[in-house]
Amino acid sequence: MTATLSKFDTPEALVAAVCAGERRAIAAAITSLEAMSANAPDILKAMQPHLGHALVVGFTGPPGAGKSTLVNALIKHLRDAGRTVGVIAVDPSSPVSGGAILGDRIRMTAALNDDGVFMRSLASRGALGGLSPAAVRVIDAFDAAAFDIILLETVGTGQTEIDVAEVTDVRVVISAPGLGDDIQAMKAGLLEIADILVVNKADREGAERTVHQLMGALSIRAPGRPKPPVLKTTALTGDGVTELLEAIDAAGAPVIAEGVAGRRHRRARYLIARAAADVVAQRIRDGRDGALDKLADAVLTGELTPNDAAVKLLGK
Ligand SMILES: Nc1nc2c(ncn2[C@@H]2O[C@H](COP(=O)(O)OP(=O)(O)OP(=O)(O)O)[C@@H](O)[C@H]2O)c(=O)[nH]1
Ligand SMILES: [Mg+2]
Repeated sequence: MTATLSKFDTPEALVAAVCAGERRAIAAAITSLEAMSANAPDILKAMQPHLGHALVVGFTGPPGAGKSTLVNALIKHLRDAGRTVGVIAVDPSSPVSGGAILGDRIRMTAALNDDGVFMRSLASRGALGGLSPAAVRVIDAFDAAAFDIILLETVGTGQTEIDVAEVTDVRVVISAPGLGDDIQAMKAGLLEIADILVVNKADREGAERTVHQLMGALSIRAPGRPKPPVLKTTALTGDGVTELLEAIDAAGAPVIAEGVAGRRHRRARYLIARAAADVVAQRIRDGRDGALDKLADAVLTGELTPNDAAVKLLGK
């Protein structure tokens, strides 16, 4: 081992170096946290007092909407403003863009050769198909490393958007014209979580129509909630990105005002809930001691409702 690596011998030493912004330490911590290696619990523990400072912004939407390109454009704006950026791309594997992490690296060129930016791609998903817990641990590593803002890119599918809503402070939902059935391609769940709606590829025909469709679709949102702004961007040229950043900061202001403690608490709650859900899912798959079979029989005979059975299963 080199001298540099041996500095990170203990989780505490590693976290101290992460907090000092040492890139090798950040990389080492992320690798350990992503794989949940043996020292990961100690790293997470040592990081706890340093969390909650970064603004976490989620970018989600259908494959190929231009999320990575838009994130790349935002990185440039943020760096010009002197803000440091952590970037996490989860499961970047859409058939539209040919998928894969290498593609994201190519699109996110703003991150190259700049100590103020750190980027990580994660290919994995959670046991229930949602955001992988690894992604949340990487958010924490960036947060501990004192990046000002953390950008999280995810494809919006199923459970993922619920998770994104929980772990991010500001949620940007990205759409684009020409993604097939436009709004139908965008799940209602995505519209529900959005703080900001973006129609990217504004240079393309049909962008205005997509804006109007989104505005119409927003009328189904729960009453009383403020309507998110609908912005147009052309990620390729950077058009509209200044306005998007302004909207992100406006949406983030109340979250920053809420304070560090409140945000740390919220994220810890999410982690516990996710871990519990994964444990339960695993137990059910394992079919522990035939309990599930007995309960299934009771549901078939009408003795129990599926809900009652679930409560009994968990109560064991
Ligand atoms: N015309 C036009 N094309 C764009 C724009 N933004 C992105 N694209 C193109 O759209 C394609 C998909 O862009 P990505 O940034 O990879 O989209 P993504 O949403 O990150 O895709 P996945 O991560 O695979 O879900 C690429 O070929 C981009 O060059 C834009 O504003 N205008
Ligand atoms: Mg992408």
